[in-house]
Amino acid sequence: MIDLYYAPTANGWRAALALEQTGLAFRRHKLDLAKGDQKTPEFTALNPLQSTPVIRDEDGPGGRPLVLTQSVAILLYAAEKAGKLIPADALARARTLEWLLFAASDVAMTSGTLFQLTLVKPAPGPECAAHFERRLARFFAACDTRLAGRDYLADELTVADLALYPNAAARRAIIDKHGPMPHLTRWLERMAARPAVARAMAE
Ligand SMILES: N[C@@H](CCC(=O)N[C@@H](CS)C(=O)NCC(=O)O)C(=O)O
Repeated sequence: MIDLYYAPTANGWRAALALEQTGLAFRRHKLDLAKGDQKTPEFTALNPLQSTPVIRDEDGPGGRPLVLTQSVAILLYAAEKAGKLIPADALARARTLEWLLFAASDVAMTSGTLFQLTLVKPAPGPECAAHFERRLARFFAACDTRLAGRDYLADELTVADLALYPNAAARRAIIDKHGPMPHLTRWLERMAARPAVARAMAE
């Protein structure tokens, strides 16, 4: 059994998506970041960085317990443990990793920076946030182009789609404003219709 400690944010949902979509048995423990649940001594012992998500797998590698942080490390761990979501074919695997890292670095970082600049520490003028919004829209446009004529980023459902989905779903307003991005929009709908995705994003 895997314990997932998460908050309802893109990073937390990425880990929940990984566990739901791979079908591994897990329990959710939802943290309230505004209340400071991530700063308790119990949680700090799990992750000294005091950030979510974290998993604890009592049946980790070698049969020993494993505590793991970083949403993408959790996504890859779950995929490898279940033997799903990472294609065996070398070309498909290379494309999967390419789009996984695009989602986890370019998209997630730009979306996170925009969150900080608009909600946490608003920048003095509007230019800074507008710059990151345009940058994020450009990244989503690249996803839209990639999804023309294919259902998923690497053709079949992979870790790359699960990495991108929480940020893209949370930024639907930016996608619509800078669109049309019909292929990305249809992919969002296709992902949302998957029962595992709906379960992961429900709380
Ligand atoms: N790179 C990390 C980022 C983790 C992170 O920043 N988590 C945020 C929620 S999205 C958090 O728990 N922050 C705690 C806080 O704000 O005190 C990952 O992908 O897991």
